[in-house]
Amino acid sequence: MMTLREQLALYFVMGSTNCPAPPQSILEEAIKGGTTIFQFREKGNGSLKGSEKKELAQTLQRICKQYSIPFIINDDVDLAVEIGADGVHIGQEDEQIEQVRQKIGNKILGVSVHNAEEAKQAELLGADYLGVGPIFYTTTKEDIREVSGPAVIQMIRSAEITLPLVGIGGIDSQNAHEVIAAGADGIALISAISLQDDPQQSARKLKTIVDENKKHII
Ligand code: FQP
Ligand code: MG
Repeated sequence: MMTLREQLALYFVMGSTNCPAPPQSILEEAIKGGTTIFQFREKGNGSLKGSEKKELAQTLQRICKQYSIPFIINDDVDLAVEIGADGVHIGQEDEQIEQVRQKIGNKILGVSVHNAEEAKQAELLGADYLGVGPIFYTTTKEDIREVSGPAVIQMIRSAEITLPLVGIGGIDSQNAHEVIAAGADGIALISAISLQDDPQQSARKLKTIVDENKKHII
């Protein structure tokens, strides 16, 4: 049985608007390449709503089940409960952590944080893991905060926060090693897999970088 910390090594996040090919095939390729956890993030211009969103969620959930990796839903706590997802991811502008915990019981709860104070608070309120960012500049998400660099991860670790944690925002094969070296358990990304010509090969390269750089810490 893998621990959540181990499962967070390569966290692929996407929705239909991030995919130049069918999302099902991109997800399957990403998993074959070494993706260890997946987040369905269906939002923004042109995103699916209602029953179409639910159907895509269930299609991607089945693929995750088939390959035994956790299936997490971004923002939409009610959908996560309805279809029995493995967890949800919420940010500082989403539903309150306590309220989400009430709704999801012991499912995985991930929370976005931008500094040590938010991280401490999320840990206190029972988050299972943290998503820290934006680490680097990204164009995938429009409403981003100030880019923090990998140093924010070191700051959170220095504040004695030991929760499993991933970096997110502008991470690719060029800079991924810096995120792990700063103390993250894994990397979360969208375009570095979904927009590449060969998502499987891209995922494989990223997973190797995580594994190689984790050996040097702890
Ligand atoms: N970290 C992670 C991950 N996933 C996310 N979706 C975010 C951070 C960002 O609410 P939020 O969450 O700030 O924005 P949005 O809902 O637009 O994604 F879990 F992958 F680390
Ligand atoms: Mg959110």
